[in-house]
Amino acid sequence: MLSWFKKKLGNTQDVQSEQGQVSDDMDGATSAVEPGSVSASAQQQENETGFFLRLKDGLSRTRKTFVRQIDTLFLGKKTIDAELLEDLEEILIMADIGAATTMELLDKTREQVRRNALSDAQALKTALKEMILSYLLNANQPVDSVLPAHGPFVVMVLGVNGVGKTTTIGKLAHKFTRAGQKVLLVAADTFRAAASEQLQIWGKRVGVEVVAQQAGADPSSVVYDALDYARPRNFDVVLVDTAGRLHTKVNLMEELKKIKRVMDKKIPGAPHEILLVLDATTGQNAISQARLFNEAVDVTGLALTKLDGTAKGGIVINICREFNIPIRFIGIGEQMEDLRDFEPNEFVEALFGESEA
Ligand SMILES: Nc1nc2c(ncn2[C@@H]2O[C@H](COP(=O)(O)OP(=O)(O)OP(=O)(O)O)[C@@H](O)[C@H]2O)c(=O)[nH]1
Ligand SMILES: [Mg+2]
Repeated sequence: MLSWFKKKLGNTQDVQSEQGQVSDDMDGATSAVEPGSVSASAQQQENETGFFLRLKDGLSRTRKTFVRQIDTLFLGKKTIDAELLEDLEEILIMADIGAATTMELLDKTREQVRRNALSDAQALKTALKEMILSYLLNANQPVDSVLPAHGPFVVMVLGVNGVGKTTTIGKLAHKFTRAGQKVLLVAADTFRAAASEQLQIWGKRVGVEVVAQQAGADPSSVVYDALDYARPRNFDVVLVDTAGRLHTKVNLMEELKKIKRVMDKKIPGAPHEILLVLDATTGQNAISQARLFNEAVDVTGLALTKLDGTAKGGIVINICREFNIPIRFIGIGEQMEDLRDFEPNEFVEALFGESEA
């Protein structure tokens, strides 16, 4: 069953493949493709295949330090013994799956070995794949409960400097626009010089409006004015870019809390999504960032960027187990199209993919 969030916020492949159901959407969210358009759906399928291949390709370094290593565990060995489990532990730790998650996976594996449920490399791999998928599925909750009855869906985007907030906002704007949504971008990072210019470049590229003020303006007042602007103009989605760095960490968290309060005052219930952006290449640092931001503002969703070309893709598993916060999107490149709804099954399939890519 499709969540309204996905329909509303641009999971275009789902909207298009379930065209018959789109018309009963309360808000009449429109699909980007004419119903029944055969060539459009063929094109869509091609894009889907292409994206899966790129995801698989992006995860290739993680696969090499993880899945391929599991295969080597069994070289010259027939049984799963203590030594093999020690080697497995090292592989899991190296793949940034995290100490606690690794211990839990090992305990479960030992239990299965005791019950003689695992005998060879393939069985071990299948068991790990299932366990990993269950972590990812557990954290995967829809956001239907927070959708506004009226007015725009306000997304506050946070994260430390350089993780990919502005890029992710640009990609999201592209995605939502393609799904027929009217998008407004808000430059609430007034601290870093050139931050608002960067957002305006994305606005031009995607063809959406950007609200910005001069550098050094109070971010909360930028947001206040932006929501005033958005409300009477029927924007569907408002994406708010925030600063990644201020003079001190305390300042940053206090400022984010203030922005959040201002949003709620202007549009009760907003922000409807507090999206924390994490850079997958930072491995365990991403975990401490998630903890810090979550304590300050109750993060409701995560976007994990730069999964392309990192060996630290195992961080996805760690995050899902540590926090009950769903990963909404993953970034696998710098281009507009390089953002994907996070789908646990697809991710695990790409991670364990059989090709050497
Ligand atoms: N390879 C890759 N690069 C990415 C991805 N997402 C963002 N980037 C790059 O990461 C760099 C930083 O991205 P920004 O969007 O400017 O990061 P930010 O969080 O807005 O940074 P500040 O505004 O300084 O806090 C840019 O060079 C982006 O192109 C991704 O998924 N893959
Ligand atoms: Mg930025």
